[in-house]
Amino acid sequence: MEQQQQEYGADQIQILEGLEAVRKRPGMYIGSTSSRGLHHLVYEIVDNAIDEALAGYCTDIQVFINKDNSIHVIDNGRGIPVGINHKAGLPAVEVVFTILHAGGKFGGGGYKVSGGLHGVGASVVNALSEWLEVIIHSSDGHQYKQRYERGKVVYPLKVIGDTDHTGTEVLFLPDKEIFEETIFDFDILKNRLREMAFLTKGIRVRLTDRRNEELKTLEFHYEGGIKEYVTYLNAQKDPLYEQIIYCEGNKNDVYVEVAMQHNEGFNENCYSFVNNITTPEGGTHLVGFKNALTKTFNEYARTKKLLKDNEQNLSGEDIREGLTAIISIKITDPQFEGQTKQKLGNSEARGAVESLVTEQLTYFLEQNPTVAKTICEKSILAQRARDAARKARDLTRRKTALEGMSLPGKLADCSDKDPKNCEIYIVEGDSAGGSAKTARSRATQAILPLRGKILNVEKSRLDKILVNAEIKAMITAFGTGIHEDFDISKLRYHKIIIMTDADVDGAHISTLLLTFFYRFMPDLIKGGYVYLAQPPLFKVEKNKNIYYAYNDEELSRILEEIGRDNNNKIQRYKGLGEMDAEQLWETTMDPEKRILLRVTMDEEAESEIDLTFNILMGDKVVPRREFIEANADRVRNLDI
Ligand code: TTJ
Repeated sequence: MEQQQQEYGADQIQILEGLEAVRKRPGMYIGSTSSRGLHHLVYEIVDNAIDEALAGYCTDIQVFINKDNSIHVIDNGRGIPVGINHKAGLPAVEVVFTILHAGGKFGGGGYKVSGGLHGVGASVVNALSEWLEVIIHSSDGHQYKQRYERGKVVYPLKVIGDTDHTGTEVLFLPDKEIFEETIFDFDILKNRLREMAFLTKGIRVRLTDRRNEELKTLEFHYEGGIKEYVTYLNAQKDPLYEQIIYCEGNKNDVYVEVAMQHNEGFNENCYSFVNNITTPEGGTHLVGFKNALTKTFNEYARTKKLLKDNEQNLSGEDIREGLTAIISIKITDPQFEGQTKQKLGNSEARGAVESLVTEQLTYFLEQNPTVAKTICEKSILAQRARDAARKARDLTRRKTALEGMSLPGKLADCSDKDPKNCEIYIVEGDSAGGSAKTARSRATQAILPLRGKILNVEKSRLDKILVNAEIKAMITAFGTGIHEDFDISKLRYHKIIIMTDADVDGAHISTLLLTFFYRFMPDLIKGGYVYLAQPPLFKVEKNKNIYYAYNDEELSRILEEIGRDNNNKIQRYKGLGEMDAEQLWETTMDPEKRILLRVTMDEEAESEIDLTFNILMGDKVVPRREFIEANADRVRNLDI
């Protein structure tokens, strides 16, 4: 380093004002200061290392969660430049960490993102950290270091030793003054880092949790990239054929990569990405992909006479039944649209994906006639089922139009008609349903008891699902309709509360119900209308006083307080049926006292949600048991 002296002139003051703005309105830069924003800090830093990998200079990225919940990211790239940036008059690395960038990587080329919450840059992470340190292993053989506190330089960049390799290390501790949550969740980081590794073939990403006695380390490395992603997503399902269909190439400055494989199931799982960022609301790239798929398969089916002249074209949905696909594009200047900026708007992406996929998929089908025929046959079956379902639905529509809406017989409805005030309890079993009907507050609480097992919608086609009595009862009670008919404004209750036994079977029933909501009425979950009731696990009685405990810790605490002796009687509730109406009201239904968990979903992690449902609902019994046991808490923790 030639220049160690720093001048704190006008430029420096501007820098501080820039980062001060980030601290004043963190939400504008990272979306939120909740757990989600906290984890975004890590992605933001790792993104920089991924960029270096995309440029061809980095093969390894390590992420450590330290004991104090600070994060340490290490890469083996070229190292952020330490030389003076002449425009700023500061070392380039200091510019990276202290000047707020409007997107566009400093001094770097490649595909850097400017939209959404991503690509806001390392300076934002710096501004929102109690402290941050960067260490550079420079190609000049020296190790450089600089430290910042709440965005402010603590000392100028300095040489701290020698090095025999190149790379960048960043350590930071998120600021407790800014974030509501400062404890990192291993699973959240794990899922996102795994996704990053799938999307960047060849990269090796390691995650280590140092917070517990025993180190926890995972490594993600996929030479096959998104092809392996599709294999991973289909692992709990039965693939319809062996190959992963793969298209790749450049078209008009858009780099396109698509991998797909059908499974025997009925759900569509297409996930799209732009510059490694998930686009849960799709956009032009996804539209291009779907157009190509529909066009290519119809053309193939016609030419090969799999569809006769008098038969209707296959719809896109028919062709995508049971399809798992990853669409990943890289583009220089992505425009994100929609309320949450999760939808790609660039029109050139549509044409690029559409023409590239059409070209390469047509070739694939010609080369693999057996696979092509298998897919066409599945699509034709889907078409027939969809026709049958439509007819059944039209029939019920006509019926309800004639007879007016008739609510299910088992439903004990509430008297208040303002949905905002109303709740519906979906109750497992008739006996618990009976107690709930007695216990409820009639004005605002409706009860719908469900008999026996709920249909597993993962395993059935639409025509089967729509004739299932329990499902029909829920649809009519909610009033919203499903699928394309779904209309949230018709929802009759603003709280839909699942109330099941607090055991493994109850958890299973809850999951079946959640699966149904997730597949057919996802806006119920996204809108935050779905809740899980929390019945107590224990009743403790002492000298006519009754205490309820909702978990083991609470039980110990209660026993501690009232004194452990022979005068207290502990009852472990095995099911809702063991409570009388009064107890059920007091512990689980009284709005003043009950605990409700609101079910939410992280749209950015949708592929993991799908996988979770598949593990829970699949035939492959062993993983399911493991999952329910391992996540017995988490099923309940689908909360805010
Ligand atoms: C820029 O162009 C010259 C060679 O180095 C390029 C660069 O910036 N490389 C780079 C940055 N590698 N790794 C980073 C990086 C890594 C982490 C973990 C965090 C940040 C902010 C940057």
